[in-house]
Amino acid sequence: MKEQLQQTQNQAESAIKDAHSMQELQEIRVKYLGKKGELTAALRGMKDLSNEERPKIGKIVNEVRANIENALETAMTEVKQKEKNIRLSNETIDVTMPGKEVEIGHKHPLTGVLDEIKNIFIGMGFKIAEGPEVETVYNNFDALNAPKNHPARGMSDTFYINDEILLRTQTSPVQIRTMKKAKPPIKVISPGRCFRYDTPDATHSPMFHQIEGLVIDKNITMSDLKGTLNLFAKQLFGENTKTKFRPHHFPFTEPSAEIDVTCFKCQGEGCRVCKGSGWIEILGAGMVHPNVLRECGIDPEEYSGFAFGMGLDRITMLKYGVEDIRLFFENDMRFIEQF
Ligand code: 2U9
Repeated sequence: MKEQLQQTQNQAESAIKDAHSMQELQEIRVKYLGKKGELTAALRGMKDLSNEERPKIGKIVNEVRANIENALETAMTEVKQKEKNIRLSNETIDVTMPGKEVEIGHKHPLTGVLDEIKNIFIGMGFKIAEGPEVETVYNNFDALNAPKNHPARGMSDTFYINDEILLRTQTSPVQIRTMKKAKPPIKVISPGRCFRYDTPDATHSPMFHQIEGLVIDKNITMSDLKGTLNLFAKQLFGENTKTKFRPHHFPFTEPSAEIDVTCFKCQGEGCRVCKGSGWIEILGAGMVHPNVLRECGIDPEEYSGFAFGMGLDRITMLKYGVEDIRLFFENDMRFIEQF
């Protein structure tokens, strides 16, 4: 019995020495000292001993238990310290290491040019007006004096939700809503996304961005239109920029014009950007048609106004020499990061 107890202690101490984790040490504790452990089994064998032998063996059993307990406590202390050191080394922060570079984002080129244009008109006293992209046929065509057979109304040019609802093809409906809500004087620009049923290619996208402007007041004349847009062109493209107003037709303005600016690349000499002409068309404008004023409850005998519209994507492409409009929308960081 004595030899067996000494062997049990040697086995336990050897197992404790080979253990490397708290879990293993716990399992050793259960194996030798638990209710069904090897030492408990030895205690059960003591009932067969003589009265003389029993106290001696009992003393040895207690000594073996104490020795195993001490060995376990020592081992557990060492393992806890090792685990703590590992944790601390893993959590150690080397404050001298360089910080992780946080990439700062920046504005999309369309947003940058839009902000530049908005600031120019805000500087002239315009307010920003916004409206829904899903619009009524009435606000997008009827109220803008577009004849019922106007080609733009066709399904081949416009995204229809149903006969009455569509995706706006221009931001003009915002001006219609503004004229129906507010009394003149009105002086707003309305930037926003527009949608046309176009096959995507280098210069067309089914979704594009427009900025339109509207001024309604008493005694507004074509000279106010020309003065405003001339100043806008100089502030956007440079002080020496010149403008040219070419007669044109739009259903919602009369008279109407398309406006060219001298090429900001060659100052009008002629280059690849302006295809050798020295001029670049950047917007359309005109005096608001009296039918449009009347439709919005404004008396054309008392008030007049001018309106203009430009394509933000086109202006941004010209400004940065971007040759494919689709690059603006593909979120390719190799493109976006160049701005
Ligand atoms: C109201 C009355 C008149 C807005 C105007 C243009 C001329 C024009 C194009 C420029 C390039 C659209 O993005 S584009 O394809 N626009 O040429 N837009 S006058 O006239 C209005 C707007 C609202 C109530």
